Amino acid sequence: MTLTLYTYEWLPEFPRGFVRDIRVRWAAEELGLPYQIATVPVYPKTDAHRDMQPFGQVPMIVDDDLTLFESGAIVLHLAENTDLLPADQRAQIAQWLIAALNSVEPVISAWTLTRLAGRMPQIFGPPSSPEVVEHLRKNMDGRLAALERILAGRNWIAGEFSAADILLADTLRVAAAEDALTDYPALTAYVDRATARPAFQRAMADHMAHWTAADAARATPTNPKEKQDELSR
Ligand SMILES: N[C@@H](CCC(=O)N[C@@H](CS)C(=O)NCC(=O)O)C(=O)O
Repeated sequence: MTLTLYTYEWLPEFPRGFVRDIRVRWAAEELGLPYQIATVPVYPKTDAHRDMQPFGQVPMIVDDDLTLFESGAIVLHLAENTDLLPADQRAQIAQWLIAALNSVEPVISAWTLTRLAGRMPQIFGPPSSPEVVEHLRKNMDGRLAALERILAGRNWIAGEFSAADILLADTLRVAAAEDALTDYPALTAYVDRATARPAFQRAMADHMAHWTAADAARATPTNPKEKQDELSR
């Protein structure tokens, strides 16, 4: 099996550590699955990119003759018939994985975007009014409080560590990075427990090494004439 994971060729500093290829890397590391990286430019979006991912986003994978997008679908595919998705727990794990992406991630993203817009309005749009921010915070807090009650009583969301934890912990990482989990000790401990896993650590090291290499590649002139000019300077 040849697994290729697509991410961006290069990105500025601020999203590094949070680009969703980390979810696929993490699952692959948990499973001991080798993979290679391929890249697409973030801008301009190419037709070849949109053929693989209609919204022009990442991640995507090519697994032999299967091309897939959506981080949740990719993690489910890789986890099939493994300890990340045991057959007798499949329904519950899928339930929590979809809850992470459909009920938790949207409320965290909506609130987080207001924070990012405050810091980088040129990229994330005009800042929201305090009333809107408060409303979005309440929506998010409702979901976080519900998860806090559940995770106060268990280490992992669906029993043993599973595919659902990859999606849920990665989603909660975004809230943690914006200091939104300070009132949620069980969620903070859950994110710490998940990100302390050696598989996550390896995935994150490779994810960050990719951006470091991308910076170096941009700093290196590829045009032989430019290289020649550089050498003769
Ligand atoms: N629901 C998608 C979301 C993918 C997504 O938001 N990707 C971001 C990077 S983490 C992206 O490509 N953003 C750039 C863009 O939308 O142009 C998934 O989970 O795969």
